[in-house]
Amino acid sequence: MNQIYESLVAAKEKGQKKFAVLIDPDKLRLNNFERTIDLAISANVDYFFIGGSLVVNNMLDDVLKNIRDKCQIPMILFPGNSFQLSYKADALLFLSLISGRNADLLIGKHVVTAPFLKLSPLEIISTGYMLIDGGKPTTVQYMSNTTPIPSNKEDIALCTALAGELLGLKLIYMDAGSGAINPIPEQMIETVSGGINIPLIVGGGIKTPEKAFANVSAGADVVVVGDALEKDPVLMSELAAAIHQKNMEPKKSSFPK
Ligand code: 1GP
Repeated sequence: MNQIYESLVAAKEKGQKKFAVLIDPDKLRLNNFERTIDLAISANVDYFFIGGSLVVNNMLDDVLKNIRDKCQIPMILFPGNSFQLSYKADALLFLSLISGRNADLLIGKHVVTAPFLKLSPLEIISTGYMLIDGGKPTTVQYMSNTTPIPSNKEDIALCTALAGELLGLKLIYMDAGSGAINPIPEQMIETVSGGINIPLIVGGGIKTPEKAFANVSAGADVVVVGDALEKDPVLMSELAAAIHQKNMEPKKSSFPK
């Protein structure tokens, strides 16, 4: 039942880095979609994250079914709101927006959705979601009505992530927001990953294999890319190779935190 989370923890323990491709059903062009799946299979993509800030069309079920018909890559819902639920996925990131002070997104929506999730066959993974300033106002910032953590405030980011871990959240997801001008600086990734024991997901504005490699080198366990792949799906194999390249290096021993 906790297969996906256990695979993430096991990978972290071994220093194995994972690549997640974000698919936003709203931005999907069908001709690109089939190609994206084929590219993901050949690039050994580890996860699909499915979601967006709005999701105004009704393609969520179709997207999930189409992916599953073609491959076994785990499909993890990354919901922008409570309506983005489908039992066709494998897991759901149960996001609490811990960088913000919007009570609804910290616990309110969760109270409403909890009974549905309890009955669902989905693996529910509680996730501390942290919005980091990415150089321009993003959709998630506007929709959530919260202020992101400034990208040079590593101490705030670390304390926020630590609070999430101590509250029992299973993952930390640091996000500069889709299409961010500035992805999260490596220094912040290093500070946060060095202080927590749970897996760290990093995304938002990553456009190059170099930045993806720098992020996993700085301590990100999962790197998520969406926007750059919508523009150029062929980039997928280079990003995957850069992230997985880190898995060829011997793991450095570390002292327990
Ligand atoms: C956004 O972290 C994801 O929530 C991915 O960001 O679309 O900019 O790659 P991009």
